[in-house]
Amino acid sequence: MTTEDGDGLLSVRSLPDLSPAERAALFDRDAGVADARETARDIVDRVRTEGDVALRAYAEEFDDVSIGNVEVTDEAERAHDRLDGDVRAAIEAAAANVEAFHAESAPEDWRADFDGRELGRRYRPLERVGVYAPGGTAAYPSSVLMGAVPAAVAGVEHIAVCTPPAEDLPDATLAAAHVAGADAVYQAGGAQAVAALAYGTETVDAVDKIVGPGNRFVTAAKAEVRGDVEIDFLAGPSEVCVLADGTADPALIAAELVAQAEHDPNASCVAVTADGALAEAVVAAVDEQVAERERADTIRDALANDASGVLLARSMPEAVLFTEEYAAEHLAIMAEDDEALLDRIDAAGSVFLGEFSPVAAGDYASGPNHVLPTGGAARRFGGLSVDHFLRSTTVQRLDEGSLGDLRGTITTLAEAEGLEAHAASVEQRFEDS
Ligand code: HSO
Ligand code: ZN
Repeated sequence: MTTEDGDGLLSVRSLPDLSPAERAALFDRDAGVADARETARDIVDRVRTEGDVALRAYAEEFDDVSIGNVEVTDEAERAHDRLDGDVRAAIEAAAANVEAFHAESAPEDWRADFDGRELGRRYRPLERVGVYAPGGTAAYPSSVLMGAVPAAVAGVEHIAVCTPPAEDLPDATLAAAHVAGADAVYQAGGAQAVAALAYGTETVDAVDKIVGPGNRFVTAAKAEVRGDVEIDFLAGPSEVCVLADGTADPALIAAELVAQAEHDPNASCVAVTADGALAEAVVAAVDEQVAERERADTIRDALANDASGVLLARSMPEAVLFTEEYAAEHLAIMAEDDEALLDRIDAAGSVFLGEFSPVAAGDYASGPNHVLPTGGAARRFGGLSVDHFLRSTTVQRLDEGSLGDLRGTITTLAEAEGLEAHAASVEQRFEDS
């Protein structure tokens, strides 16, 4: 059922009547990473062998800029000092909220008694971490904060930030690196930055883990170097799913779709509801709002793509089921009993409840991370957090009594595995000497 005749940007699409191909398009949100793998591999190989020379050559080729120094750490401090006061204050306010949220969610070392066995877990920071901050059509100081602040909270000593080279590097991005506590900032972008962080160059120190979102070449390069270096996960273009009942304000739903659509022509923006009048109103509100937006062209492309749409379910349970399957990076719930709907959803990167919780709050300043699983990966893991920058170690101390209690269990299993020396290592403790 299509109630618009195609003039509007979006149309109301009946959820149960979607063809298998239409459904697949909503769930296939890879955005070309697989196709970028070969190019990324070539770039990674070249940076690995040629180091800084390759970074300079790629800066000329891809960014049209001839760079002097790859390292711009001092520039970050100067950018912080000269930055417009309002922007600096906003970066600092956002950083403080991101730090507070991540500090609260950081795991703590623990020890506990388990029938005489003293067992525990402790956490230690990674030593060296690289944060990728995209440039391109939008500079993302917020992504610098989202990558570097949790690393600093975890206690990571060396935090490097890479951002694409430019004649004039964006002061806000540089300043964000400084505020977040990065101790090295490099002008390197794309797959070449990932390679530099993974393997090191004359200037760039190799790191233990690379985090942060980027375009498909960055993402493909992260997939290439994974194994030699840790990565957070492969993040694709932004997505939002708004789950709404008839009480929701269509203009606010439209604003959420339009906002994430401005990131990327491949962004996926979906609203799902069981209220037909609301669905129609959302379509109309999107049309109205897009015309007023500065990035209208990108927004139109994103909304026109097959992974975007306004979906009409026959019932709220059906809408909820779709939402769960869709596993959105951002899920906004606008409904009378949002908590009850949330109770029925397990897969979502970050959830926004109620009409005063726009996704933009989480994108910038409320505290939770905006580096989140995309493409349905929220079914498998959550967003960037302090845990990504920690390694855990388990610790155990048994005494004569608690080992004695387990003696039979251990030796029986050791013998069952044919590992007699394991059993002997236990028995030896109980032999009279
Ligand atoms: N929504 C983006 C993050 C972002 N938004 C950065 C604005 N700036 C991906 O979650
Ligand atoms: Zn955003």
